[in-house]
Amino acid sequence: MAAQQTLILVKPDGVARGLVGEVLARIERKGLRIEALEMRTLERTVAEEHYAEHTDKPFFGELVDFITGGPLVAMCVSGDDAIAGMRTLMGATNPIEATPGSIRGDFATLIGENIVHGSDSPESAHRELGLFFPGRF
Ligand SMILES: Nc1nc2c(ncn2[C@@H]2O[C@H](COP(=O)(O)OP(=O)(O)O)[C@@H](O)[C@H]2O)c(=O)[nH]1
Ligand SMILES: [Mg+2]
Repeated sequence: MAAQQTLILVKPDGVARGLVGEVLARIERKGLRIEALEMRTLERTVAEEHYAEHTDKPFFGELVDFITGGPLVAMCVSGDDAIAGMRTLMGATNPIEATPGSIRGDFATLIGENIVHGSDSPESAHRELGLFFPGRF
């Protein structure tokens, strides 16, 4: 069991639907810690850097439009195996395949509007936390 930090976003669809409290409550009930939290609307350059691994995907433009389309909530979440723990709490990328009981499984139907982001590895977490919370983690 490793203590880890991960970047979690409540994406603009989650904020617009009033699901910030729901997501925060699930993180806290799991026993993970919210170390930092900020509401902001992303600049396109930050969004493009955040999703750099998807630059060549056909949905990249749509993804950047969506993530910059309204305020989101960015968090640093920490705890035992926080990266995998949050991925389980979030559910599969495609909400139709996400297990009921997970955030995406309970609240979403569209892959492009799946409520939350969570880092997928220690390397991604380090890079993404540096982008959202420079100099802090
Ligand atoms: N519109 C659209 N969005 C997608 C598609 N695949 C992935 N995405 C979005 O891009 C985000 C990043 O993709 P990925 O890193 O693979 O999934 P995640 O790590 O589970 O968020 C996902 O959360 C989706 O919102 C797709 O085929 N179409
Ligand atoms: Mg990802």
